[in-house]
Amino acid sequence: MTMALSISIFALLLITFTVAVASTADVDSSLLLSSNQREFDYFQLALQWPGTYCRTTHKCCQKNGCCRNSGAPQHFTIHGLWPDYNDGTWPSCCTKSNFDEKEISTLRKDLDEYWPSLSCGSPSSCHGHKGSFWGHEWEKHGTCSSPVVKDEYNYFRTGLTVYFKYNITEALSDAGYVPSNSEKYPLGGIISAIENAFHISPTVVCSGDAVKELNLCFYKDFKPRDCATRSRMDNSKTSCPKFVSLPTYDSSRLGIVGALESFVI
Ligand code: U2P
Repeated sequence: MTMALSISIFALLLITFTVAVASTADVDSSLLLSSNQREFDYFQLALQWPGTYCRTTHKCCQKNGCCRNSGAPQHFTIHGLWPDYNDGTWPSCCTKSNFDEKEISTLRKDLDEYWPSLSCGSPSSCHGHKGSFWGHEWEKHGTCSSPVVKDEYNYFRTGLTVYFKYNITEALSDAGYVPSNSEKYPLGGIISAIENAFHISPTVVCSGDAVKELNLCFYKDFKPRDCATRSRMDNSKTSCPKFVSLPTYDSSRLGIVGALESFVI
């Protein structure tokens, strides 16, 4: 055997070995929490009020939930199911698991209606590319939900199940808090309505006086608990004034641009 041939065989063996080790590492790390992030303490179900979020929509496209039926949904929609720490921080991007839309095909109808993206943007994923809203939520938060939620399908199924169990829109409507562009409601009344219906205390985030986000928190067994606050500075549990609105949003004024875009995307 010539020297050149021996070197080639050695190089080939080295490459084969390296590829084998690398792919084994990939498989393992897609199942495990990355070592520098410990297991989360509790779940936060983050809901968004489309009538407020959609005000920042400047164009329509097929995936933008603000534009369906010519207006934003008039129910809270899911932003994410977030595993959080008790100190108000959270783990993110815990494994190398890439979002695969096929895994959630059977949930698609409910996700479109109750967990839609409220923009045409493509949020960045954990692995350097841009993708869908669902991909962002799975890769950033879902992958950190282990050992309670172990895979993508169960992450979205669990989010929907908790959302349906705590039907905030219905509880508020039963108490007289309905979507309106003219009414202002006492924030205390909104919080009490939810506490009375579910024995859970929400945190509420506003944009001006419009409710933008509402968060419910749960122990790992999904029994209700309070959400953590990061510091004494933000332990007021709300960024809202005393009287708030639940606005509606009409996207029909965005017109033909949106209609055409929905065909090309
Ligand atoms: O609140 C602003 C953004 O911070 C991220 N967030 C907030 C609270 C929390 O417990 N976990 C968390 O990730 C959210 O980022 P996103 O998931 O949208 O990328 C939230 O929008």
